[in-house]
Amino acid sequence: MAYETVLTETHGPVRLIRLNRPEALNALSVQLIKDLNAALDEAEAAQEIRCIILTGSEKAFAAGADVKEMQSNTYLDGYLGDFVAQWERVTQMRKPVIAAVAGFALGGGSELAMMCDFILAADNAKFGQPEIKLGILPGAGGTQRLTHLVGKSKAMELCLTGRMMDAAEAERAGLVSRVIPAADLIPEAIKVAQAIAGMSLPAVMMAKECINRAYETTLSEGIRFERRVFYATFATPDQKEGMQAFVEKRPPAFKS
Ligand code: DAK
Repeated sequence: MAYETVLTETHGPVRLIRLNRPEALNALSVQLIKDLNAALDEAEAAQEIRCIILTGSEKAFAAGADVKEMQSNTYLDGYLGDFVAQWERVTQMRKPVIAAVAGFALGGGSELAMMCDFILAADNAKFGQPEIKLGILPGAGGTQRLTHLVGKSKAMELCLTGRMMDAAEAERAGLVSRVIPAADLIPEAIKVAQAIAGMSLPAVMMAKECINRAYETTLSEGIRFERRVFYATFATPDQKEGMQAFVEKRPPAFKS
């Protein structure tokens, strides 16, 4: 399907969703969020798709919510419109979603990247929560997810000063899983996504669910949850295939 502000490409079992408002550094307008959500719905529903990449351009993943569109909003627009719920579609995805970030990932752009399962960063990536400079604060999970990922001290500094951090600092801080030369970002992201797509989809989805549970519960509850899900993997044909393939010294051919 074609969208106004988002482009999509399919690479075998991988769907690449590209934010595409170059004139505004991919600022996240209402239309863009609507298009993104529709593209995510489509990828989640497509049986042949097993992993999703969310990316922007070489200059910007997304420079935040659209300030020009947002500037005249009132408290009641926000409260009654419940915009936050519309921003969180990516967190409800059951299939894995990789953020491939080049250039600016600021404000809502950084928050959107953090909603994905992990972030691959180009060496020109810049992350920041500059909302404070606009007289507001991060409103799509930034104060929470950034703090979980990089700890209180750095999250506090970034949110209170609006300072940007580069890709190397973001990697040291644990915000991104890896830094990749900008020119190689998309090919590498596709390679990683294809590797994930080659695994058992239920095992991938269950592992994702367990890791996300670590952010929402105590360690002992999380361990109990993981154990139940672990036992459940033995009810899948893919577990039998994966272990049989290992014993027979051949690559596994997962069916689900
Ligand atoms: N919104 C609208 N337009 C933007 C934009 C943005 N966030 N960022 C850039 N643009 C536009 C610029 O206005 C400019 O447009 P023209 O003037 O050419 O028409 C064009 O993109 C190119 O930008 P620049 O000329 O500024 O480019 P530079 O390379 O010089 O600078 C920059 C790049 C990224 C440093 C700069 O553009 C910048 O500081 N941008 C704003 C960054 C920012 O403050 N972002 C945070 C926005 S607040 C919520 C969920 C989320 C949020 C809020 C609520 N709910 C669910 C309730 C999130 C809030 C935010 O993200």
